Amino acid sequence: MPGIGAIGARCRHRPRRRPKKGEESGHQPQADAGGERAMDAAIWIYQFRLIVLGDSTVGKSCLLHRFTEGRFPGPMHSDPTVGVDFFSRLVEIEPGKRIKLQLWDTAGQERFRSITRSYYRNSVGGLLVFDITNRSSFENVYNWLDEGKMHVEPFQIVFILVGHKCDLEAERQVGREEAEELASNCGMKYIETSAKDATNVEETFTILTKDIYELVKKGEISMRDGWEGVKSGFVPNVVHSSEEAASLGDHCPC
Ligand SMILES: Nc1nc2c(ncn2[C@@H]2O[C@H](COP(=O)(O)OP(=O)(O)O)[C@@H](O)[C@H]2O)c(=O)[nH]1
Ligand SMILES: [Mg+2]
Repeated sequence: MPGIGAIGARCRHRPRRRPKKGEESGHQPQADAGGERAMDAAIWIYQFRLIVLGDSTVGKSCLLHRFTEGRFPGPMHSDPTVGVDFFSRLVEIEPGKRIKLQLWDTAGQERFRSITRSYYRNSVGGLLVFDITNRSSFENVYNWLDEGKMHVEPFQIVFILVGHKCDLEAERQVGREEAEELASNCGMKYIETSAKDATNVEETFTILTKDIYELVKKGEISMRDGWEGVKSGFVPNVVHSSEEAASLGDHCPC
């Protein structure tokens, strides 16, 4: 799939040392030249924060691992029961135009429906994930949507409905048509993915990112003080406000 700038990263949001110059903190070393990668990683026009929602075990974390690290973690991957897992990756939506995605995995909380208002409010987009082999995870999509709507106001959040584990076609319990119908009734796009064989993983994030980008370009979504959903980008030679420069220095750079 063309148009994807693949620099993945994962970070547990906890205090740690500052990254040295040219080093992306918390990132696994990539195979390509370090200097070039660091320069690439520095250029993005916007940062969008996305949240990944859905019942426990639908495959949210595996989807994020596949997208950011290009691998399927397998059954032994660790699944933290508290906190939020952060991932990040650049997506090139047009030649030379990159968007940094900051991805929040709602690790653990999904079991307790205790995802806080700030996670919703500070996200501009969301992946609403169900497992096509698990009927109840599909039926719960309405609950996730209701909760999202309840918490997000006055901000806007763009959702995409994701029918995950589509490699398990023989075990399918949710038809593609009914999922498409639900999505269209709720004003969302629908896509089926597999973290195991990588089906539509790139496409899912690219579609959502492009849709949000179009809304930002049209002015239907705009940056606001105190809102983390959309941030202006970091491009070398662009002068940042002192507030932004301070926040770049003090916070997790993922
Ligand atoms: N067959 C298949 N299994 C998957 C896929 N994605 C995740 N899984 C499995 O589903 C289980 C739950 O995955 P996980 O990512 O921890 O789910 P989460 O609780 O929603 O974060 C694990 O056993 C994964 O190996 C997929 O695309 N295909
Ligand atoms: Mg998980």
